Amino acid sequence: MVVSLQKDELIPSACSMCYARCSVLVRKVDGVVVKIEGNPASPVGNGRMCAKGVAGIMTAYDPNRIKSPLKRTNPQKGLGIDPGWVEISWDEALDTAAKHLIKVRSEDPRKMVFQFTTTISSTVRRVGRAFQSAYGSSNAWPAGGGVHCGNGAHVIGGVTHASWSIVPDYDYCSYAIYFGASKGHSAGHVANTNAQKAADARARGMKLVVVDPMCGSAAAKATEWVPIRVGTDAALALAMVNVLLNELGMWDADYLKRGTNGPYLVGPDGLYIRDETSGRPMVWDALAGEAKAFDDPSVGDMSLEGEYEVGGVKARPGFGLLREHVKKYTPEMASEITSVPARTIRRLAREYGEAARIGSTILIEGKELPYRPVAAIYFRGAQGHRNSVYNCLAIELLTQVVGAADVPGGTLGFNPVSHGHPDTGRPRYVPTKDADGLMLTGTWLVPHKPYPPREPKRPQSIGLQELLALTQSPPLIASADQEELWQKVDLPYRPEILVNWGANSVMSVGNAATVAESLKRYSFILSFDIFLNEFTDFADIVLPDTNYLERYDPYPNPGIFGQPAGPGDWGYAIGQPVLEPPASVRNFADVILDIAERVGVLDDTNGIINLMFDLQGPYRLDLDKKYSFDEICDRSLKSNFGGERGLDWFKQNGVATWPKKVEEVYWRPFLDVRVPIYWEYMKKLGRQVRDLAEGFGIDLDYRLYDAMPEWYPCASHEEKNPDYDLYAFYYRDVLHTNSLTMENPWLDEASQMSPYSYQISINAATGRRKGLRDGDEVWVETVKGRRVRGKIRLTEGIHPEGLGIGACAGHWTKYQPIARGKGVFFNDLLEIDLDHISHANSNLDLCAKVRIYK
Ligand SMILES: Nc1nc2c(c(=O)[nH]1)N[C@H]1C(S)=C(S)[C@@H](COP(=O)(O)OP(=O)(O)OC[C@H]3O[C@@H](n4cnc5c(=O)[nH]c(N)nc54)[C@H](O)[C@@H]3O)O[C@H]1N2
Ligand SMILES: Nc1nc2c(c(=O)[nH]1)N[C@H]1C(S)=C(S)[C@@H](COP(=O)(O)OP(=O)(O)OC[C@H]3O[C@@H](n4cnc5c(=O)[nH]c(N)nc54)[C@H](O)[C@@H]3O)O[C@H]1N2
Ligand code: SF4
Ligand SMILES: [Mo]
Repeated sequence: MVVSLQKDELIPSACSMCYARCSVLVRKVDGVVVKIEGNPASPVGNGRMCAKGVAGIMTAYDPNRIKSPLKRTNPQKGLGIDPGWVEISWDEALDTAAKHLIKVRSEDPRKMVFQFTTTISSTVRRVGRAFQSAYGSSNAWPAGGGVHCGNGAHVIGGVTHASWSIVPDYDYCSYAIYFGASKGHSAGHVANTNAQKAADARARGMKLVVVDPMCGSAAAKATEWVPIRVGTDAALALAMVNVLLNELGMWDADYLKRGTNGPYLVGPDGLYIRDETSGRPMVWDALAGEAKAFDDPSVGDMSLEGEYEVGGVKARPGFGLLREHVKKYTPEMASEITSVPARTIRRLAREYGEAARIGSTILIEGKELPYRPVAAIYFRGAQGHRNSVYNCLAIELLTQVVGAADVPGGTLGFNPVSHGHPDTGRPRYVPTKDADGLMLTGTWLVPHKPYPPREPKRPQSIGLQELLALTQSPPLIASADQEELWQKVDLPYRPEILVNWGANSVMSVGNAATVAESLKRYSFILSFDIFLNEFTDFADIVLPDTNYLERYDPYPNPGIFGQPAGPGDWGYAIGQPVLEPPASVRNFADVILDIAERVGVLDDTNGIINLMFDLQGPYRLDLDKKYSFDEICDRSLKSNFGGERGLDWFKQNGVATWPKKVEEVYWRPFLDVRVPIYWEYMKKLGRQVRDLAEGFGIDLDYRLYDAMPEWYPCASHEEKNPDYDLYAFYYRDVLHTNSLTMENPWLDEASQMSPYSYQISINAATGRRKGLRDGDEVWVETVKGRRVRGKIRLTEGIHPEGLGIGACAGHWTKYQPIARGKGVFFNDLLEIDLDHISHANSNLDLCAKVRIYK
């Protein structure tokens, strides 16, 4: 008998197969990872995993990973053209990269573009951003991230909840309505904690209504699925708001007066009436019968409605204007647009309004708080359209008018208030307000906060975000009309170098041909990845990065993004290496610091790292010293959690937890801040944008810069050719994350058994009418002749006019043999140009009118 003395370890770390970054325990036997399981000691995931996380082991050990720096030998670049990779040394790779970077920087640093993925969320990215800023470039973009997923939801979530995203307060909510979001049921932030919380809430009796063209992961578990025509969410939400305000007379007057700009007086020009001396917006004091500044302590009772004479002009409170504005969205009118029956719209509005229990309170930890157990949630599906901002804002109004923002049972932002660890008071951030009383986020994840908006300026960045002022990430970096736009705005340079960390922009943004064209203008592309993919086909040098199981990550779960919302504990975990990376594979962050040194910007890079990691006191980096990323991790943890809690402590313990205070969870009643329900500043912004854009000869849709939301059609709704009769859209597959996971053999095997992963779904009746049967091979084609092919699946669970495609699939690279040819490449149907983005926040229009044929 052979007795083996096994070394059996359980190492705490963080999953990174999607950005939720659940805390995990990695089981390692004799140096080999044999299992990844959830870490029950951490509130991020609560010990639970999804299939993708469990399968992470196969991605880490994938023999197709890049194992050495590579250089292309084929100078010709194009879709499907093999770069002719040859292995080179790290020295040659870094020398070549530095040579290009130094030369271009001496001409104009703005010629360098940093592209990065948001599929995996890691603090190493901050080092890349720090280098990009130190180099002197404002050009950065997350490829398909942002323009698909966050440009609308993050902006509106930021302005109204001071947070990156929103979620129902599952612990107390009794009625949640989702518009194109799967939170708690598949995708999204803090996925596994939310999945448990959502399941418990449903078991407790929470009603879940899912408005979605597809009966997908959330709708399948919902009390009710409301199929909607793609891209029409604002019309439905505005009709519900209309029924609440004008048919049922339901609103939370107390909250609207205290927590919104609803009482601010608006003049005939649509702008606030301002106090002559203080410049503050005015309200009508109903008790005194006169207008006063909103923050005048003598105001007795603010009017929400009516018309008043102030300084010789007629003025009305914003709430009164809103109530009037939504009248045109009758359920009958919205029914025409959305295809949701008018009686359903009325019923949903009534159920929602009644469930809100306006006026009720609840006692939590001895504090009496408003109790509004309803939530209205929007995410990728609702916002992924030209009308992105208004879709989100219209849905957000459902939360605001009943006073359900950030109170027990309501719609919660992800942790906008943090008082910090009990020993250090860090990380600490709390929303504040501006002179108009409107809320400013306490912290934010990208350089530009959502409010106040950027002052529109002549664009200096290739994505024109200085012009489209609500933009968080600009798709014009890979658009068909970019040269034309750059000429119009007189952009004084053209991009030349692209440095990429992980993104696969050729697949993740829109049609590949347009992105490919935009990539051909770069004279040098440097890409860090773990696999060769469709984007690296365009790279000149590819550098092998560590995988998440091979590096430290001090903050996988930033508060407003990665910590669970609602009552419970804070949980700050780390990601730690459980595997030695293959020889010759290096951590992106360390390589970037090497490059920064060679380019001569290490000092500024260190300075920006100090800011980005919020390094304090003795933990700040000396500007002229070179640090390893592990050292930066250690300093950053100690800076936040105290000298004893550096990497060594976290390596052992995995996660620091402490209880959330009620003032952190249900912070709204404790803070004197207001949020806009009448977007006055958008009107001013619109004028500024118009003045600039007209000067450039660029035609924009200024209707998107008004103070109250509307429904406006997508390009697909304007397509009148009757042959193109279906609205194509995509949804996330529970088994995959964007284009990353298709190469994973376990996930591929499961996907072959799932009807949602690789096929094209259409409604069974629609399919029968077209003579189609399950399994038929079809082409899906747009009016522009862009087409993709795949196998048809007929189902009752999709809107009769919808055509649903899962995930970001359809790889064609030969370097990912498992992924290759699996699933359907939806994005090849999407146009990328000014006509197909929102002119307020640059969100891409993610639907296409199509026809199908065998
Ligand atoms: N059809 C369709 N399109 C979509 C989406 C969709 O669901 N369907 N989702 C959209 C959204 S919301 C987003 S955010 C974007 C995402 O778009 P991208 O950011 O382009 O993400 P992916 O396509 O997943 O590509 C991620 C890349 O990161 C690499 N990678 C993984 N781990 C590491 C690592 O540790 N280091 C490095 N250097 N690289 C690594 C992978 O190999 C892969 O090449 O896609 C958008 N586009
Ligand atoms: N499993 C998994 N988890 C993920 C990811 C992943 O790829 N897979 N990606 C991560 C990323 S980067 C992001 S941004 C999040 C996104 O998370 P989600 O927002 O949940 O993403 P989706 O599934 O794309 O969109 C949600 C729903 O919108 C529906 N939808 C499409 N068009 C419309 C429409 O016009 N109106 C309405 N009402 N619904 C519509 C879709 O059918 C889908 O059910 O997930 C993150 N987590
Ligand atoms: S939800 Fe995301 S982070 Fe969590 S286990 Fe699944 S893939 Fe990993
Ligand atoms: Mo995303």
